[in-house]
Amino acid sequence: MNEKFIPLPDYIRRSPSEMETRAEDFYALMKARRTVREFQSSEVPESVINVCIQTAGTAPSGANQQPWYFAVIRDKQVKKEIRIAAEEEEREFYAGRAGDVWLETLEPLGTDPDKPFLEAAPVLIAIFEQKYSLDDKGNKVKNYYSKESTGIATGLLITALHNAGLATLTHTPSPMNFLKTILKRPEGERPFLLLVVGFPAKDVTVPDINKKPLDEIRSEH
Ligand code: IYR
Repeated sequence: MNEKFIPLPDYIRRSPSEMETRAEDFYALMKARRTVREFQSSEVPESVINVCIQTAGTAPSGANQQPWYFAVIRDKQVKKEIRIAAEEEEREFYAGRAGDVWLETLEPLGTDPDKPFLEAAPVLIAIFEQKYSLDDKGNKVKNYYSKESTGIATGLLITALHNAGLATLTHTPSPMNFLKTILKRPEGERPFLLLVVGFPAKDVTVPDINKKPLDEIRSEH
């Protein structure tokens, strides 16, 4: 083993009651996260987005390969290009590619092929999964568990943005290869998700839906 090991930095052992309070507080914070589909045009400070991306970058990853990449889009023209390309795919999705069962499942969310938020929101973050990287000689280096790792990093990003007071929309136009072309990302990367970020529009409404109760999502053994 040639990796250097250091003592675990900054770990805080908390008392049971402190753990209880912190867990409850964090649950209350996260329970208040809702996906919104309409945004104000107000700008979001670049430094906030950057710190949230750094937070995402703290995620655990297979062999610590950190197989993720975050392209932050603020430019109006680029946002417009993304909207046009996404709506083209979405029109086909809603016109039949999704199939009746999928479209019925989506019904309560009230989604459709029009994606004005892709231009209206101040920030889009296109998240890429790096399936493999290239070494100095141009040889492919496989990244292990890149999908799982990028999923975890994306969860942290959504959490960090919510904690900072920003709303997000996880948008998954399918297929989204256009993101690779527009954002000029290298081979080996796969578009993972498009995160729309900003402040919720005034008087925005959200679907009246609930999360599953604890006894449906856990068991004890
Ligand atoms: N990508 C489409 C459809 C869509 C799919 C799922 I699963 C959702 O939870 C919401 C939408 C769209 O963005 O409209």
